[in-house]
Amino acid sequence: MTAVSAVQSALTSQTIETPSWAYGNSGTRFKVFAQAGVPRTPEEKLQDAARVHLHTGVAPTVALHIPWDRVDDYAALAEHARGLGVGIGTINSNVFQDDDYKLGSVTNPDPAVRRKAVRHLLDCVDIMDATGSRDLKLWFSDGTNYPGQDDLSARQGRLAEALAEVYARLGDDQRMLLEYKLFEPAFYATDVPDWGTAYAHCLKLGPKAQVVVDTGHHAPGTNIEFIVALLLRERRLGGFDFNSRFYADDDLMAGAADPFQLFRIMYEVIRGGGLTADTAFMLDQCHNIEPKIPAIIRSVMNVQEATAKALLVDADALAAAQREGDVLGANAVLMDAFNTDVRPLVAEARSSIGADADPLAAYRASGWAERIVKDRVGGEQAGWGA
Ligand code: LRH
Ligand code: MN
Ligand code: MN
Repeated sequence: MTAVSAVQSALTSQTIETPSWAYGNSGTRFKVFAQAGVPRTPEEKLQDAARVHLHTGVAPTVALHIPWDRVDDYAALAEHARGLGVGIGTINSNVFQDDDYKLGSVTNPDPAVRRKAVRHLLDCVDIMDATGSRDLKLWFSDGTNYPGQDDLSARQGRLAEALAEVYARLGDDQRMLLEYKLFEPAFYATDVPDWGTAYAHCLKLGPKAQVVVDTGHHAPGTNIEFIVALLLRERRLGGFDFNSRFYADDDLMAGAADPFQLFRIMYEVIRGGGLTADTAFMLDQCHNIEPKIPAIIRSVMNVQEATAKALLVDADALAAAQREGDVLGANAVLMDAFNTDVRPLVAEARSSIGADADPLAAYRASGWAERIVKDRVGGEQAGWGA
């Protein structure tokens, strides 16, 4: 196998999961701009996700958010997905939108609220059983707004207790992915603010508990690739929520704000042996002003391009330069790979698996955008928080 075809086959083996919520309407706390043709049901979100997979060839699964994607029969939803050529991936639990959760979910001082939250998490594992999903993604908005509001340490204890109960419910092939986020909606102390807290909890729970890195959830300037390298060494990197941020948790398209950072992250993934099915590569973003399906296609392409560049790093040359203490030489090896135009190579890789060399052009030509605007009229448009 030539070096280029090795890169291409590694590229096409990487799958990128798309989030159901990215297909729906979303916005900021100031305004949600509704778009025509947006899905009205979980089934219609899956239809749109199937179009992304059709054109890119590497987005075969869709993450659900419960209860945003509420249906009576999840096994039937999984069957519906299969009929469209996709599958249901990660189940994201939502314990942040009920009034009961004002002071937290699993860390709430009120045991009845904690019970309700844990019940929901256990229900999510039932859904995983029905859909055949491997991963339960846990993100808690829990935290406090003011010093003294609650006991920081006691909240960690409540969190550990809830996690242990859910962990015990996981099947042999199921995992729990614990996501951290520095701040928002809590403004003083978030209960899982950083990778260290997530890692400490996962370590106690066992090997089926893994950390998920959402690229938008760090302080400005954080060296995310270092976190990735460390978690891989410790075998606790469960996956990614890819998106871009300029200021806070902006949830812009992956690779839009800082493609160099995405490349550095993907380099550490590859260097650490993480380009395998054990690492869940997911998008977690929303498209407030741009058309959603093309934005998701663009994001998938951005992740692929970063991966391709990272695969092109000349490992031998880099190791030699590092051994010799050649600072500039080592840096140049990385920059050479980053500065390569990989678009033709990625296009070829796509064609090799029967997908489209230019997925955005193919999507535009398909007429899907016009069709959904015509067909999806009336009803409640499903979206952020729906
Ligand atoms: C929180 C978050 C988390 C949620 C998603 C909708 O900011 O990234 O992953 O599940 O947004
Ligand atoms: Mn996320
Ligand atoms: Mn987020």
